[in-house]
Amino acid sequence: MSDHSDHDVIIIGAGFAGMYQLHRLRQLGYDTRVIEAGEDVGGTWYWNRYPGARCDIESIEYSYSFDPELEQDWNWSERYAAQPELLSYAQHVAHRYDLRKHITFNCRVEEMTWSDDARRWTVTTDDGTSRTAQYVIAATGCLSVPSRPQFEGLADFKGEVYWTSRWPHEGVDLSGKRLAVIGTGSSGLQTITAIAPVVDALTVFQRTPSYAVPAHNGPIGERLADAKTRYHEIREASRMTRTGFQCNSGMRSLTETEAEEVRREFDARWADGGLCFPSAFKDILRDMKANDAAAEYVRGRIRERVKDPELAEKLSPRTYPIASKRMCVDTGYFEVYNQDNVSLVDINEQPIRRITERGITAGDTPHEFDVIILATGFDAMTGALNAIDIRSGDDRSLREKWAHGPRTYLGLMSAGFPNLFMVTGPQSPSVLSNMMTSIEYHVDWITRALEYLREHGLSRMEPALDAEDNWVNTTNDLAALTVMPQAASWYMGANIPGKQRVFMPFAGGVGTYKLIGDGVAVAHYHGFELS
Ligand code: NA7
Repeated sequence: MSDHSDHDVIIIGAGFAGMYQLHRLRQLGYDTRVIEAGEDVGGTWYWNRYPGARCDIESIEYSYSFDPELEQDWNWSERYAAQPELLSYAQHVAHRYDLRKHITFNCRVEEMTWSDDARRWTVTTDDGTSRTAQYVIAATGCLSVPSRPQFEGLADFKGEVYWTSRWPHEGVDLSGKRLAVIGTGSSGLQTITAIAPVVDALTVFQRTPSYAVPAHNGPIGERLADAKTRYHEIREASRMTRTGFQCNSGMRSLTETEAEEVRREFDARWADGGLCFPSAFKDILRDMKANDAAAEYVRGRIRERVKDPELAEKLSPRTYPIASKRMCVDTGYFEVYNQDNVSLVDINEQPIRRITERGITAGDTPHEFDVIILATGFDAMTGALNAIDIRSGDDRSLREKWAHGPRTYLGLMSAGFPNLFMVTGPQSPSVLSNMMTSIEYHVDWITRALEYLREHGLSRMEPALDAEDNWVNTTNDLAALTVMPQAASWYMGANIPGKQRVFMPFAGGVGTYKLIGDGVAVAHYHGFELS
């Protein structure tokens, strides 16, 4: 299929969001082109190929729901899918719905300019090509722009350097080598757990320890067979939860529950594993006393798992509320520190002074390595959109508009930038949820809006400024009802020097958000200006 230059819709990104959006619009006859920086589909699961990379949501929930036949045909092998299986799934979907011919790969969007006269966006890519489209849909991902802290001397290091977010496709042989890992978020934890058994020596440089719950991963077995008999019911229920997957959210307050019963509830969730842990009681995210109790339970588990009490204490998070950063789901992470070949450097005690030709100097101690792995995270939620020079008709840029934090209506559009939609944009549930549920909801919402415009002979859609202001205030108010803004997290933009600290996701929950989004659509897109 030729990649001509004028389209109805341009979608940026061919991850799970961009692929589903493309499929929906093709079905409805829109001339749609996807621009994708990678060589193939898959987004997050195309780039993040580090050892041990795995989803933190169960396969049954982290999968498309739009086609019952796809649900029946695809067989997940594990309770939590690993990166290779998720990438195969993305590739299967691309093949099954014949998506690739509408995607331009190895191509990055650099600039976009809106013309109000033409009612079109001009989209310019890094190969110098310009295309136009009536609508642009940014399916650019929430965690797609790596954060690369400037460690002094990194360029001098004579060994190998790898970023987890850009792991070489051909893989890396780490056996018998001396390794450093910097970063102990999800990517760091998964990498450390996977490589510890094969490397000669591993030193972990930790700035902030993570709260982690066990995955209890394994063959998916009966879970899949059961899901296949009632997928529809599972999806319907998940869409109305707080998190976009089923969690049996506790209706009791921890602070009003007997200590023994609290313990029993936590034990049950621990035995089950996964991210449902903080949903045990309704006040864990709202009340510091309840939050402290949950945090202390997890620290107790770390003390059980790590033999050296001093080391266990260093690995125990204490400086931020539990679940105020996305929790990690681990498979034997803490036990790794019982191995003789693994050591921990707490960089609060021994700051990384510089990277040298031979390794890392922390405090006054030089450490020698063959390989340094950086698992330092992402410029989350706004990074990918701000990386594009997006200009409105009067030459205002989105980047400037968002300098003091993102401003959107429903996390779907931003005033002043008509006909530009975002899938899982800031101020929508996105990273606080099962991304698949949130992606499908947004894609369906955007598709329905485009159909509405088409059916009513309209060609321009933009949020009203007061609707946007109200939404920004609502998202801030909802976050302020929780303990989440207390952490220096990437939800707050706190991991990026100079980034405005503001809580970016919508904390009201997936189900509530859906009710609001559906209501806005039913009320003829209340809060949007259509013309
Ligand atoms: P995260 O969760 O942002 O983790 C990044 C880690 O790197 C975290 O431990 C950071 O410490 C650490 N970091 C970042 N910069 C530095 C510097 N300059 N020095 C030392 N340590 C540093 O990213 P992940 O990729 O692990 O996970 C992202 C999401 O992907 C995850 O939540 C899941 O949803 C999947 P900090 O905490 O900032 O002190």
